[in-house]
Amino acid sequence: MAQNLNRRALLKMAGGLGAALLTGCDQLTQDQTVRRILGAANPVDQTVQRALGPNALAAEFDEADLSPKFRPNGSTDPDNAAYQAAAGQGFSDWRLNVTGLVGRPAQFSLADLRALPSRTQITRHDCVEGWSCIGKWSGTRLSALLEKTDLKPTARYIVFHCADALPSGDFSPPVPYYESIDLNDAWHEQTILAYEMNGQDLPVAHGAPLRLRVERQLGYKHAKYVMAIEAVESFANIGGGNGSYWADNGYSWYAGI
Ligand SMILES: Nc1nc2c(c(=O)[nH]1)N[C@H]1C(S)=C(S)[C@@H](COP(=O)(O)O)O[C@H]1N2
Ligand SMILES: [Mo]
Repeated sequence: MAQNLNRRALLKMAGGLGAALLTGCDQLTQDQTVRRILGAANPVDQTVQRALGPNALAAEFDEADLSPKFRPNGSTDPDNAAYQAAAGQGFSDWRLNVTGLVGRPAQFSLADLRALPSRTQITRHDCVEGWSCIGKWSGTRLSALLEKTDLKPTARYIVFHCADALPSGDFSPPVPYYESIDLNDAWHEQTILAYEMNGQDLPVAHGAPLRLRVERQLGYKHAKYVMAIEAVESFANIGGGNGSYWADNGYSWYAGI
């Protein structure tokens, strides 16, 4: 807790979110100052956040703090035939593909993922639009997956490829949603691939069967509908080259909170 308090104090000095403890959806929205900060899509600078300690934990909460209703946002039911077919079978044939700069590229079923070291955490999700919700997440530690697939020393980022697509411009077809994080966040204790939310299988609206939780960053970094994970040295050959769908659309790639 002391660590969190220090972190909060520092963030406040840095002009970031020195927010009071928030316990439910939309309480953030009521706080005009916070709303202005989030609304400006101006997350805490990477250098400032990392100065707080590369392993600093995001605040964790109690069951009593869970939001009665966790708001779904962005895609809530991917318009993707392969995804819909997999969902129709309860994701029994679904596999997570791990590719790129790994010594042992592999595919993981949900049972495989559940057999790996896991973590459960109750955290606050902050969307850049100015709302937040507290939820409980359980999932495979990303570090466990990276150890199992033998991440190569040349890898610098982990990219998450999603099943859904979002608009890319007036006359262009939608483009796949994707996100990425650096290795500091990839090895972080609270970075998990969640297959459960609030003690139940992850609902489709929230990213079934697997979504990223990267608790020190804003909502859009938490990729839902993760189908493949790719270890890369650079973003040059992926999407628009900026490391994420939203970064390709002008938002900050690093979205620390
Ligand atoms: N694949 C995918 N992941 C996504 C999005 C999306 O549209 N597609 N939206 C992002 C945004 S902006 C937020 S706030 C959260 C919303 O997560 P939730 O639906 O569980 O609330 O998912 C993030 N991850
Ligand atoms: Mo968001």
